[in-house]
Amino acid sequence: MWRRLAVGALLALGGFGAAVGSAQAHAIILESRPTLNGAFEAGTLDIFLRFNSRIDQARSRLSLVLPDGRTQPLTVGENADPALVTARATGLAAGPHTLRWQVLAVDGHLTRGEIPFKVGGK
Ligand SMILES: [Cu+2]
Repeated sequence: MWRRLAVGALLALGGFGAAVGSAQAHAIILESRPTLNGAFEAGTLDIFLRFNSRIDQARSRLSLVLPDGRTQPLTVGENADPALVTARATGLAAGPHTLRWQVLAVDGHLTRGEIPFKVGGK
C-alpha cells in the first residue's frame, strides 16, 4: 500500500515539471520601436517589436492610442523573421501616444502589453 502511494506522488511531480517547462516559451520583447517612453518625430513611424520566440504574426494585434484618446488599429505586416511584428503608423501628430500589442506565441499563449511614447515637442 505505501509503495503505491509513493509511485502516485512521483507521477504528480512529473506532471508539474512538464507544465513549468512549457510556460517558459512565453513571448518577451527583446527590442522595440517605439522604445519605452521614447520621443519620435511627427509623421510616419515604422514600428517593430522583436520577441524572444516565434510568434503567429497573423494572430497578433497592434493598435495606437492617440493623444485625443481614440484607438487606431494598425495593419501588421508580413515578415520572413517569425520573431518580428511590424506595422507602419502614419500621420502622427504631436502628443503622448501608447502602442498596445498582443501576440500569440507558438506555445499557444497570448501575451499583451503597452509601450507609452511621445511624438514631437522638445
Ligand atoms: Cu507560454
